[in-house]
This record gives sequence, structure tokens and C-alpha cells, in this order.
Amino acid sequence: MKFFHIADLHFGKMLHNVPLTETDQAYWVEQFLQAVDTYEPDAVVIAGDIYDRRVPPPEALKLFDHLLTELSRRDRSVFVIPGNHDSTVRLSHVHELLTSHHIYIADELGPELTHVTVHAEPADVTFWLLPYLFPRLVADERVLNRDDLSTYDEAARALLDNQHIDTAACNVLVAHQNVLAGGTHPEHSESETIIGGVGEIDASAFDAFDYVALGHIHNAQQMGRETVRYAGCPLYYDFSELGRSKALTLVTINGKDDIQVEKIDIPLLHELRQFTGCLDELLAEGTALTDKDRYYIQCILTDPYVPPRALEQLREVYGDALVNVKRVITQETAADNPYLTPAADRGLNTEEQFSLFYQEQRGELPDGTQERLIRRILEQQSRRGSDWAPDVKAVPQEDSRELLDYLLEMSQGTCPHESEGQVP
Ligand SMILES: [Mn+2]
Repeated sequence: MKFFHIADLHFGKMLHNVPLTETDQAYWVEQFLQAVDTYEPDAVVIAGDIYDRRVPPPEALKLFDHLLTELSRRDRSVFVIPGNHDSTVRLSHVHELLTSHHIYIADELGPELTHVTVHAEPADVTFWLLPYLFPRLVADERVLNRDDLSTYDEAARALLDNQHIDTAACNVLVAHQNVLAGGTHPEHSESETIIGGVGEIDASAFDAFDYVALGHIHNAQQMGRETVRYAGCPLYYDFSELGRSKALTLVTINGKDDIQVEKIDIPLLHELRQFTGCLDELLAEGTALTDKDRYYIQCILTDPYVPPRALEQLREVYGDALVNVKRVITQETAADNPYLTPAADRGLNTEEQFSLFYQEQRGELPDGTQERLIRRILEQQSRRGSDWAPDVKAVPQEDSRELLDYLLEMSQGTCPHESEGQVP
């Protein structure tokens, strides 16, 4: 009995401002279907976060529709649970109808989990579908009707204790939770929605299951034993995932004590590249790079002062491959540039902060007209209160740096780039 364990597809997601659905995600679906043809699994398990948002864009809906239709055409059983990014009701829409096509989508949580036995050689396997849970949901009268469940761990254990699991047979749990292994946290990336310390369930809560197909954490990894695993997200959804494997997880169950986990490489439309250096170095690297369309590129600028037109120059050299420019301020660069000391630490008012930031960005102080413009906007802002925004686009109220970025953008017709200060 073989199945692919995938999770965190996040159809509809963008990498910074690059839409991925009709390009990278659609390409991945085709490659995945080819892998299904090659390895002929009996089932495909999708452990939550099918979509990136509760109300997915039409192209994301179409892509999942296509994936399910093609898997059904190939006569594979499909098991799907909603993740924290999905709307359970929207995802499980027409789920009863789909069971006749061997597509099983977990409905809203009840006292008994949806479970289905796949008859296969040499062992039958029962798949248990646990939709994303939180303690209040499990405690609710429609589920366990208990008032003694305060943690995720307690809630998960209580719910699983309530199931009639034949532990002599093979059982697979599909779940989308923040799982610890004996107090050890999973390795995170920046593309997950995880609040530190929230929602933890220890892997020992799943001891009754022979394999636990997890979603939620975007780095593929095992949690404790080899058969409690996060599949990881199939594509790079953040530059912090650089260097991580995006291979598929193929699980073969020959019996309770004979479970094999294999990693299957799958081609991606784009790989990630990251270049770090001062503007001249970045421009030289970009000029030397020949196969730019194979990559999504992030440039990390280390100059103490950002040279004028840095972003336009990088765009000219890297073209569409450049998806993000980030600025890193190290202790060395900060020592070279007095303006990088936080303005608040120097007791400056907002107008003075503007002037300094402008000088730091442009290499010169704002002229009289620009100063008057800044003053007028600040006055308007304080008169109209926090809801004030100009006609064209909302201006972030709390951060004067972003407001100046906006002004620069309006005056130059270019987009502001990300500017992040990180003193390691
Ligand atoms: Mn996710």
C-alpha cells in the first residue's frame, strides 16, 4: 500500500509580489501528476492548507479542481483535511458527493473523525482525518461537550481517545497542527503562520497511529519517530526556505512494523537564488548570471548608504527574476553611517526623522519645497486623526519611514523597496 503525503500547497500564494498559481503551482501540479503515473500510489494525502486564503482566488480554485479531477481519473483515493488557512465549509463543499469518486474531504469537526479503510496488498490501511483543531472547538457541545480541555495537547488526546481505533490494523492519521517531539520544536521557515508556543501537541498523542501525515510546518521533517512527519510545502514560499528540499514524500506500508519513507525529487519551474553585497557587487553578479529565468532572486544590499537609483539599476540587470530587495544593516555598516542609529534614540521629532531618512536615502537633505510638503502632510495627518489617508493609496500612519517612501514613490513614479534594519 503506497501513498503520497503532501501538505501546505497554498494555492493562490504569491512570492513577494509574484503570483505563482498559474505558473509555478500549475507546473508543480503537472509534475506531481507525472510522479503519480510513475509511482502508482494507491492514495494521495493532502494534510491541510490547500489554499493560501479562506476565500481563494478563482485560479486557485481551478487548480485544485484540476488536481482532484486528474487524481480521480487515475482512480486514486484522495484524503484532504482543511488547514488553518482554509475555510472548512468552503473546502468540504459537496464532500459527500465526492466520496463516490474516492475523494474524502474532512468536514467540520464532530465527536467521530471521518475515517476510511483502503483495501490494498499486503495490508489494509485506515486513514483518519483530523481537521485543524483548537481546544474551544473540541470542548464544544457539538464535539466532546467538555469543560476541562484548555490546551491543544489535551484537546487532541481527548478527541483521539474518543475514536474506536483497531490498533491491530494499520492506521494513518492526517493532521494539521503544531507538533513537538519530546519538547523539541519543528524547524520553521518564515512562510508559516505560527505564533511561538501556541497550539503545541506532543507527538506522543499520536502513538496509536502507524504513520502521521502532518501539515502546517513548511520545512519537511520528521517529529521524533520517522513515521510522524511534516511533508513541507511543495514550492519555495519564502527566501528563508532556501536550500530546503522540496522532494515529495512517498510512504509504503507493508505492515505495522514495515513502513518505508522515500523522498522523490520533483522539478520546479524556478529555484531560489540570493545574492548579498554592495550595489556594485550585486550588479556584477547579475550581469554575469546567464540563466536568470530559471530563478527567483533576492538581493541583499549591504551598503551603509543606499546609492541613488539602486532599485532601478538592480531591476535593469536582473529583470523579472528579481522579486525582492532587502537591506541588511550590520554593525560594520551601522558604524559607517550615523543615520542608521534609530532616530528615536536620538530624541528627534517626526520631521527631523524624515529629513535624516531622506538624506540617508538620497545623499542630500530635502529642499524647502520637500520640507514644506512633508510638514503639510504631517499637519493634515494630525488634524484628521488616524483614519486619514490620501486619495491614491493608504499611507501607513505609524511609520514615518514608510510615509517618506510613499512620498518618494509618488514623486518618482517608482515603487518603494523593502528596507530592513538587522543588527545581528
Ligand atoms: Mn501552511
